[in-house]
Amino acid sequence: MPAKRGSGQQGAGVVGVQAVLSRPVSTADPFSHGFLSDPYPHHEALREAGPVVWLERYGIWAMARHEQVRDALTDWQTYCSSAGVGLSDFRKEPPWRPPSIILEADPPLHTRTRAVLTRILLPAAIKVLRERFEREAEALIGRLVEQREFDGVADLAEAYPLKVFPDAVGISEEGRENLLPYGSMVFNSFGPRNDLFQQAMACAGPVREWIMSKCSRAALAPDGLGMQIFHAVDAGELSEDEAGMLVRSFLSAGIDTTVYGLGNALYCMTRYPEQWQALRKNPSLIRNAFEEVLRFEAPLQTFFRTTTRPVEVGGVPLGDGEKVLLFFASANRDPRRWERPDTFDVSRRAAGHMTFGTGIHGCVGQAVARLETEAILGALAKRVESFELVAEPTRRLNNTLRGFDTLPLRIKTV
Ligand code: OVV
Repeated sequence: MPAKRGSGQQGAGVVGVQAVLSRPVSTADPFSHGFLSDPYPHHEALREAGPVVWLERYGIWAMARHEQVRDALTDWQTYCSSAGVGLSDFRKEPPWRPPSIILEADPPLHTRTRAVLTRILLPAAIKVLRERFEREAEALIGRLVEQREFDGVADLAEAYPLKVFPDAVGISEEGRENLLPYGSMVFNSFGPRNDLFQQAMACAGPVREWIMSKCSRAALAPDGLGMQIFHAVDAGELSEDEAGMLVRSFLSAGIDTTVYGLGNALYCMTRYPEQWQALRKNPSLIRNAFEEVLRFEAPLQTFFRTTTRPVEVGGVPLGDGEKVLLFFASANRDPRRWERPDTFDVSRRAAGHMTFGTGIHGCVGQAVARLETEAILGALAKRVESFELVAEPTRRLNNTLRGFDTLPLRIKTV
């Protein structure tokens, strides 16, 4: 992927003399099958091209280095979310669904909605879920150990979150098969209107209707995370409609992310058996091993921001109202930040990866994601000596997520 220096064409002469300086330019399409199938060489080329690179195919900026991704995520005043965190600019084209009032919002709206979800998802608040999550993990792994051969995606990475998370939110069993297609729509919609988006949207109508029908107070169990959002209505913090929209955020953000993350964890333990041995010998590594999976094979690859003013990044001038694509997964392997970035090492200090983002929009559900993964890896560590692939894994391409469609595994038990 060639990166060339092009002349800086700036809108309306906003940044003065800097505007005549050159900017790094790339012809890459980060949403093409080639890029999504093997993003790492492309990430390296983008990092080497400069601190910020113009993607001429879409007329947007891209940041692929750790420092710039982190700084942009931290500076929400300059890099806003309310114009959408996908390619589409909500100020120029209508969003495909009513915008999220937390993901696709800025302060002060974001501050109010975030406070409610932060409180509900605090590690201390979700401690009550641990016992149930561990019991379900032990039961599922027990069945898979009996089976010996199974699909790591359908039978584990999908089956587990699809059971424990909707249970925790408090929605009915009926219709849960709509959750994965909805997640596919949501995460593909952050990219361009390409083939992946069109395919995901094929079944949009009934799936969206089912999702929205599960977001009302009447549809929620009295003791779940969903109903806790409605308690904030009773306390005067949210309107009834806003509470429903935040339940929608749970159902949008809480399933596919952990499905892809668990799949990637299994893949890493299969691909790097010595790392699985290290973890089995020392289960206190499990917590860090998950962080290393998130760093090394980020289930969530990218999000966009939109500039709210002209800003200079490493000497390159960006205009106001421009889309900026942030490569979390590339920041995670930036040699400027990490030693041996392309080595999967469960004992390294993996904290500081960008997969949960950072700043005011940093993943509010990360304690739930950790709970799920630790329960599964813990149950596996007790029973599984090693994983073996019985066929080549296949990828499931998505404009935002990275993971597998199938992961045909055989396990050797302890
Ligand atoms: C973090 C995230 C991903 C997808 C959707 C949402 C949030 C939402 O709030 O709808």
